[in-house]
Amino acid sequence: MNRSTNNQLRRGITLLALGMAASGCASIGGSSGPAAEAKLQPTRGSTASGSVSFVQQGDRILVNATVSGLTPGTHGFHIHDKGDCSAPDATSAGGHFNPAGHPHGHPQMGPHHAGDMSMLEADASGNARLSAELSGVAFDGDQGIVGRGLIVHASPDDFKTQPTGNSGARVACGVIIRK
Ligand SMILES: [Cu+2]
Repeated sequence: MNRSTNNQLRRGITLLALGMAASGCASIGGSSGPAAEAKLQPTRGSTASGSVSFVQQGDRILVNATVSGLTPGTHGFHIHDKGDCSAPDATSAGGHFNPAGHPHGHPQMGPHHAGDMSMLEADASGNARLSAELSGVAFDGDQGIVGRGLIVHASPDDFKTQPTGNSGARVACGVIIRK
């Protein structure tokens, strides 16, 4: 083997190692996993709107929501069964996404709907940000959230009242689509 072939071989191995390191980083950060998003639009009489991203991270889905135009305080926030925001009050989105037939509840405590999420908390200016992890859902299949509705409610979710959490009217609606 002459010197130039040897150098080429070495360069190839270095590039391979760099490539592996880069893809390793990307999967740890979750940025390379499947992703989806939803644009939240106000229902009739509402000013709430926002954008929400969903990124697969292992067996969980990481949710990041930015919503504005809310009344200050907490708001129920769920994935609903149907990706249909056509009704002025967004009732067309149906009930909570619940493929397992569980009761409504808090996402971090005991059985709950797959679509149950932590509440949005709006500041005095009506802006809310939420980062949360969802378990028991996927992008596709029986537990799939792509093509379903995303709803922000006027009132807090009590995580007890069946099957809605008593979180009141729907103030924003969006459809979860693949990015
Ligand atoms: Cu809801």
